[in-house]
Amino acid sequence: MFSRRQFIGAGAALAGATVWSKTSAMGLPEAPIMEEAATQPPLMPTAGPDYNPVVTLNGWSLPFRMNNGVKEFHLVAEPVEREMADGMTAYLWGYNGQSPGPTIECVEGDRVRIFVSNKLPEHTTVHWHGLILPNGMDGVAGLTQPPIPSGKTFVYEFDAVKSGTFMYHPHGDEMVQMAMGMMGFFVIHPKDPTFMPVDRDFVFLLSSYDIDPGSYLPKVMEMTDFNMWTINSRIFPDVAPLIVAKDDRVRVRVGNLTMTNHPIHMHGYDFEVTCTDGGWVRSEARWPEVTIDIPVGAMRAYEFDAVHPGDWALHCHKSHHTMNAMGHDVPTFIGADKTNVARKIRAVQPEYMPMGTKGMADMAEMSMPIPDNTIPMMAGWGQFGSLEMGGMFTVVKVREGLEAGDYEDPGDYENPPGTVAYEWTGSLPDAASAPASSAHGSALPSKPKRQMMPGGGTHSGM
Ligand SMILES: [Cu+2]
Repeated sequence: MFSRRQFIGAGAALAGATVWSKTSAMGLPEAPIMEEAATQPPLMPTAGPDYNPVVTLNGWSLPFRMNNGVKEFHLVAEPVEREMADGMTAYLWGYNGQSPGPTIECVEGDRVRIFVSNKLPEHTTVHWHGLILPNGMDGVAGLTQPPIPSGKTFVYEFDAVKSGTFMYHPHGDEMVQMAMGMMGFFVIHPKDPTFMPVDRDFVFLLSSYDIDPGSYLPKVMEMTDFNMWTINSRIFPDVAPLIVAKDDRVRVRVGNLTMTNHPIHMHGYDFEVTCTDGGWVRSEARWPEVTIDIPVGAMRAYEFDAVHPGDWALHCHKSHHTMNAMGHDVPTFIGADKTNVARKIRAVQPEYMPMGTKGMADMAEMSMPIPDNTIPMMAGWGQFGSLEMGGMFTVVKVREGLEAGDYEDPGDYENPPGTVAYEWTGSLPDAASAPASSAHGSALPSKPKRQMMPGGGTHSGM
């Protein structure tokens, strides 16, 4: 989770981390680099029509410069080291220092010029997913342009003719380059700031990787059996929470660049899809949902009024996608009697502990050795104990009294007295003396220093 310290530090980094590339002298816009994975404050508009900028979870928006009325951006495709969680870094390819790349924001009617410098060891292109533009700007290697050779810079230029929710990714050696993390968000704000305004506008991309426990590089040939299910290339417990003030109108924009669909479920609310990568959804065409399926290669934006305070889970509903590195060839022992086999194994391995016969929740509380650069399969601790979650999971924190623009983590939700599920002890408390959340403290398991197994099928406990 990001702390107050990280958030403040991050704001400074956005300004401080900006560097001029060597190509600046040739008239190119500067290419800012982001050096950390903390959520950056929204990039307020500095030119042209007013708009409400988006907040990219564990990410940032790319600054631009104006050049004779054209908004100029500079993307640099390059190898990056992405911190997926505290204690785990992946060697990916991305843009301007991170994967995903920075979010590009502009306004309907803008003329946009995007310089793309290729610092990858092979050629690339950038496809602007969902945008309406001239065919030759569509970024498909071979079909609409020659690929951008390693070491070269290409220019894309088009009018942002339509507002909405889009993304960018390579369309050259696409399988490898997307498996390595090359992707980013592209938001075109409406020219009319009164069109479907929201108070908070969050964006994130879903991506998946297959990274063996203890290693750093995704296996790019994997097609189905991924072990890192990420929100903006971060895994729970280190996906940033969505911080929301009570009564805000909130938009959440999600894109899916994995190999499978993700039913994104948010607790505590019902909501409506208001935008896809095809455009805004007319109000008479919407229906209520609490889970929306994000198809492969698609984007969905949903909106809600944040009237219910609390810490509400937001996660993919495929339960294997809310796990971190796991071995999928682990046998199921639920109901098995391992007494005899445990005795035999202890004869050769005295520390052997039989596990998994009652389910797997005990693993989240166990402390067992795992390889370096690996995050336990089930992780995350809340005020009531272990969450037994990982991967595509985060928390929407709705609080009273937050200022507009305040995205600092407010900590755990303080439940009003009498509103937390409690143990039956033989009689109902009267409403006034019902247990408050704080009454649970002492009996809870304490957080271990390092939790359980990454999988891979090699641990001794199963
Ligand atoms: Cu999923």
